[in-house]
Amino acid sequence: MSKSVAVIGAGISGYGAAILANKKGYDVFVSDRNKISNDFKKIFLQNNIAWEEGKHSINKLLKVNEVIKSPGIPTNTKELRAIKANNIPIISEVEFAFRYSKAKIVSITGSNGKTTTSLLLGHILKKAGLDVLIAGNIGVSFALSISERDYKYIVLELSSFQLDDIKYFRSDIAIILNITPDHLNRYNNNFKDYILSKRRITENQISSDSLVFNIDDPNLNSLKTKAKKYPFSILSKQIEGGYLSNNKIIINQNYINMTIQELALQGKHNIYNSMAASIAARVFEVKDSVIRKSLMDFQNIEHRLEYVLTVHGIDFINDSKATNVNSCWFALESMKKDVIWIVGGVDKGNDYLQLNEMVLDKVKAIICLGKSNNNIIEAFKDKVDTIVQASSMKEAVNHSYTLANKGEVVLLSPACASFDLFDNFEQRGFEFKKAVRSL
Ligand code: UMA
Ligand code: ADP
Repeated sequence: MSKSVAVIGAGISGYGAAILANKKGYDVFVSDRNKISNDFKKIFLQNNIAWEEGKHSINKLLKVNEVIKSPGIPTNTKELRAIKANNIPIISEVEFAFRYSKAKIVSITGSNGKTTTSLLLGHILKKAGLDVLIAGNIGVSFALSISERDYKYIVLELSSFQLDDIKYFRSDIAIILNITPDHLNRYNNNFKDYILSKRRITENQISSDSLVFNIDDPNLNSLKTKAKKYPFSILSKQIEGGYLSNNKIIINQNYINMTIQELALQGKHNIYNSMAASIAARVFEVKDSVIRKSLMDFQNIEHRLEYVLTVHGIDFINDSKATNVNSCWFALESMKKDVIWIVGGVDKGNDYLQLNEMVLDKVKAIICLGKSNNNIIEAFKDKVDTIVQASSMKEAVNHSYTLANKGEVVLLSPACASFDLFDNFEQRGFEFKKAVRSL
């Protein structure tokens, strides 16, 4: 009897999983509740992949041996409950792709810094001449990539959603950057469940594997694992792992011979990201000189503390990707000038109290950019004299320009998702840059 698989969701990961399963000889059925892109449907047709759109037909989904679920789909939909009740295994695209790759895998998770660290580590490994794929939550399907060819090394950005449906997935090196509240709506508003999901990145690791983690994070300092531990810290000395001494990064007791001021990526959070990437590169025996050069010439990524322009002595910085409180804390922390702060959007249950000290210390005025700004106004009305509201990016940028003086900085770091006024964080960032350039 032939093996059969249903793929639920025909986005980036579902499409990739379907193509890989087809190549590996499965009977594939793809089901999407919404419309499937015409390009994808054309390829499905060429490859004899069955599909449906606009619905999930439970009777068809219950006929397969295994279901691959797209990460964005919540776990408790009626279809998924029926599939579970019929004891049909549900796995993620990452679990499925893992079966077909012989690569050495470094997987990277955390609430913030995943994309930056994945690209940074990918950059180091490529500079070392290695055959590297960077894939996963970053927007590149792991399954689709390896359906074309396998790689020697894979750097995999993993979200908690992708970790939720792993079974045997195992990485040679796992990195956990930090765990702070995010996506709690998917975890019954229970931070503990979200922490457990992130920690699954190490659950199948064995003693010859490595776990690189931020020991300064209270949610990570008592991690249980079979892997060899490589903690990193900016607060305390770590013999095996990374720490700072005389403003220099030390990895496994060796200096990376450069000061933190020479890092291409500035800010405390990027010291953590740079340490994590350097430890992983060291485990793969990349030379210090290559690590050092790569840390210095890495190109910053769009929408993450991205310098845009200086207009009449006022700096404008786009940190649109800061969609939660913790990333915003690090953005404010790294500001050296008085800040006019553009904040707001879809609040995922934010605890703004955590920003109090930073705001008191650095923020001169707040511009709320969201459909509902009450929580932000309540949190900061006693701390900042000027709080204004804007209903478009253009309006927000115009306000900021009026409020800022020469030598100050306008920072877009929203601490919120973008979906009330924008399609996604990229569009929010582009609109910010457009408005700044037309001042
Ligand atoms: N769908 C159904 N049934 C449902 C709900 C949705 O069929 O009940 C369909 C939708 O119509 C759509 C498809 O499912 O066609 C979308 O699936 P998806 O939401 O899992 O998105 P993908 O396009 O497969 O992209 C996913 C990740 N998306 C999410 O986790 C929400 C991408 O991360 C990732 O880059 C990609 O796989 C490749 O690995 C995005 C993301 O926002 C960037 N991630 C979150 C984050 O970073 O905060 C976790
Ligand atoms: P992710 O892929 O986890 O969302 P990104 O690298 O895209 O992470 O960065 C998202 C936001 O978090 C940006 O605003 C960035 O400046 C900030 N950030 C990056 N690294 C860290 C970190 N280690 N800790 C906290 N915030 C960070």
